[in-house]
Amino acid sequence: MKLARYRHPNGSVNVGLIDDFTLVPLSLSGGQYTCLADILESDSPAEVSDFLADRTSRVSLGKVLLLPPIDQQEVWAAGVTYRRSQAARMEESTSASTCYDQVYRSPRPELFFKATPHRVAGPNQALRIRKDSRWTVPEPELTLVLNSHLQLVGFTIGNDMSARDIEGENPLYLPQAKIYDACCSLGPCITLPVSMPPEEEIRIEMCIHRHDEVVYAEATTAGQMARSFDNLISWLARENSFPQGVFLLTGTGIVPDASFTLQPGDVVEITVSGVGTLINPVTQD
Ligand code: DO4
Ligand code: MG
Repeated sequence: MKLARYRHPNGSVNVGLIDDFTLVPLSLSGGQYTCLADILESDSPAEVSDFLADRTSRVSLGKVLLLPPIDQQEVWAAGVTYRRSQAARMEESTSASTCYDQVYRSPRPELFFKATPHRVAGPNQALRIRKDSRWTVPEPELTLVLNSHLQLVGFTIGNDMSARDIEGENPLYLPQAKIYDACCSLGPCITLPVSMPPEEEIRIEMCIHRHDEVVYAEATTAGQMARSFDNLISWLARENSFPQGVFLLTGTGIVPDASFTLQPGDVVEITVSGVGTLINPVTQD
């Protein structure tokens, strides 16, 4: 089962079930469940969604604007969870390359705060390159959706935009390399765990389009990740509470060669099996 937030052609924002190429609206008005996060907090998001589904009012997916599937949750990210990310970070860092090797092997993972909801773009919304960065890349990441009890209630796609020049200059600049306006995208929907393929078979693909050409394409699987979901969640839960729930990007296994940087006008397309495809144009405005 896939859940999405969307804007109806009449302007209202609603939550719906994606069913083939249609959206089945959930009747939320006046009830116990007022938003997507409320449904994810329930004992059974699948049963609640099924109960609320108004199957007589389905709309074609092409007629609605999908919004990022986030309400008031924080967005966090794990880093250096794939060998490819460890190698790329060691290469880009001018002052602290051993940090990345250490964190890849250490029991404690790298976890960092990534975004508040207002910094998150949804499907087809623009992501930004910082104006003070000359070397920025997208990071396609399988993203865990956790409720306030830190239970894994869904999966989505996340793009952890990263200014590699800023991070590479000094690891203490990581928050500036990672957190800025339109630094992250999420979507196009949240897939409930029962509808996902087994973890090791989840394929993550990224394609970057420039002037109608594909200038970069790569793929990996979640099976390449050096840590389990439970391991990342248990570290995130240490000494931290998330009363609204939290999104956790699980790190990138795809990093373009050092010669590649995003340019304004590029379009980033990320596909994750079981979830779908998240597309975002890139700007530097
Ligand atoms: O250490 C920096 C960030 C790593 C990261 O974002 C990733 O591996 O995905
Ligand atoms: Mg990342």
